Amino acid sequence: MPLETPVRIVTELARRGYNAEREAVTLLAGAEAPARALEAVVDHAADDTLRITAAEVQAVLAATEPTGDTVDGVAPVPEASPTGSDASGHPSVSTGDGHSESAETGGLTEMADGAEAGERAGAGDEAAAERSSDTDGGATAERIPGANEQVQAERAPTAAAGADGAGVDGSTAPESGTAAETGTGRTAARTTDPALRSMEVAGDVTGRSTGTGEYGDFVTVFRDRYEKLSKQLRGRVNHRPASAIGSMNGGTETAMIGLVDDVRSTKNGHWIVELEDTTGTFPCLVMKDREFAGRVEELLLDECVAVEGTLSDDGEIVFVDALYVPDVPRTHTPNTADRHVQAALVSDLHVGSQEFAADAWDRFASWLHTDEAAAVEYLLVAGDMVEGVGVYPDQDEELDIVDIYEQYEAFAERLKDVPGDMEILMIPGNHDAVRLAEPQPGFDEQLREIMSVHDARITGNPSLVTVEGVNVLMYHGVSLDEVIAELPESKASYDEPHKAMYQLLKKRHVAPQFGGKTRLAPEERDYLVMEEVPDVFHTGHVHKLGWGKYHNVLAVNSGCWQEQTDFQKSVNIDPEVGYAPILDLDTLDMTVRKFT
Ligand code: D5M
Ligand code: FE
Ligand code: ZN
Repeated sequence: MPLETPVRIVTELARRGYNAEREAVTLLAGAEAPARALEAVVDHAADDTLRITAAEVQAVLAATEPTGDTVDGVAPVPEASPTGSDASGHPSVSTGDGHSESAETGGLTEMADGAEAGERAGAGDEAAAERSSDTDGGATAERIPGANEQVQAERAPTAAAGADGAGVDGSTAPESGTAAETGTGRTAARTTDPALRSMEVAGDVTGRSTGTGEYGDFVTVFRDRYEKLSKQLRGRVNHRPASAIGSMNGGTETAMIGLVDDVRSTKNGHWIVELEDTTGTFPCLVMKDREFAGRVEELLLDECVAVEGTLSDDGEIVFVDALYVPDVPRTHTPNTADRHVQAALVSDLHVGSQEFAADAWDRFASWLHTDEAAAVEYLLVAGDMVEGVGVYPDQDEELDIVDIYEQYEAFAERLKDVPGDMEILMIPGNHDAVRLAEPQPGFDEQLREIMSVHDARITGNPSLVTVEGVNVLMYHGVSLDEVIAELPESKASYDEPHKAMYQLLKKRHVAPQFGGKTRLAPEERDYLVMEEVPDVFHTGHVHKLGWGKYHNVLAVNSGCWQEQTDFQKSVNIDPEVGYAPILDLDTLDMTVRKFT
């Protein structure tokens, strides 16, 4: 990387997610070996650094240049880097480079055997008949639009027949219900007594992050995952530890609960699912003709499952007779608010991008001031408030605002258009200026200050937010890319993002498999487990609109406020822009409003 000009230095720093003081850039440009100096500065930066200061550069130069030290001479900072910067500098934490790394670090036992779990042979070969009794989205989803004309007005005419979020067909979407018509300019104040409102947050890593990036932390977080999820399965099977199963006689009936360590197919088309618990691993064979064989395709690495079966004659493998996932009980009865009050669920504004849909956002913000929106007292934002810097290659070519702080200032201006008497809660996404590895803590003080409009609550990704009694699980949604990439299209696709969300609900974990798109921060506990069943699950990230109910849990992926980017065009991602799902907290009915 020739770094002869300050511009290149700024660009390179931005690519890694950093702003820099002008003086810092000048110092780097004047260094003996600018590229090496930049590497050293980045290596040296603390994990919460967003802006490289001149003082930091001076310190690093002083430590490296006089003695001719190489970058290697500078102690690396073993933490995740902010703002999506390239993980290569800190692989020990971000573990974002291929699943093999997950196999190394994701073990429950100290002896991670380095199994190359990468490819899931055969997954997706055949679209197994969808017999799963777990998935009933189509049926339950009917209840949603049925109670709500607006949904039908906004969707294709068949929506009521169970398009549990199937893609919106623009050509058939009637014009009615758009903000232009509904937002007649009347201004209405929310007359409600603010004392009636309540918003509590649980499961938020903000301020509690303990991960040091050491190998042992990964063992700890996976043990916690196992502990929490196996508890949800224990009542269903009489399980034995892997080590005990290993010494049982052939032919014995047994059961095991474990994290999925590997899934592979045999030459005859059966499946071998390797399960791991705190005592070791054990292989389990699912015959292809079993009625639950299709569910093997839904498995993700590191999710927790239980099996029941019979040991082979040689005692080496369990022939599986039943397969269980933690799941949401069918009997789940969602909580509702005690009064008629609504929440707007939005995500992915990407302010600072040339594609930010300013007009649509303006219409939405104006509508919030009308009588029609008088019951909308909450705004829940699921991340990617700004476009960020250095998130994807060549992103800078589509930036409208290149400074990350200015992006947040511009976002704060957009928030000011939202009525001041609404409660706002926001979590970060992968474009935001926090560490990329999940769980992501809420923003630092400086960014909170910038976004302090309306006293907005800022919490981590994910967070469980209880709004007037209704448990809303907010998660940005990066794992949806993973679920969609791994599972057959019938079970998860960009056109039906809520179905990918159903999978996460079944697994009771927002990001079971990491290493591809999803990065995991090792913490003392696994914040990504769904310990409680949420009433509403709200994600964004994939820029698609989709919703439906799974075992009475309303899953909503709320679209975006960014028009198609060049990258999205190149891979045929057609974003759904300018929709605001409006949720009745007293009934959990939902209305999707369109503002484009
Ligand atoms: O991502 C929005 C969606 O687009 C999400 O499904 C990831 C995908 N996406 C967008 N840009 C890229 C690049 N450059 N590489 C891979 N995948 C991408 P968001 O992160 O919200 O912009
Ligand atoms: Fe996004
Ligand atoms: Zn995103």
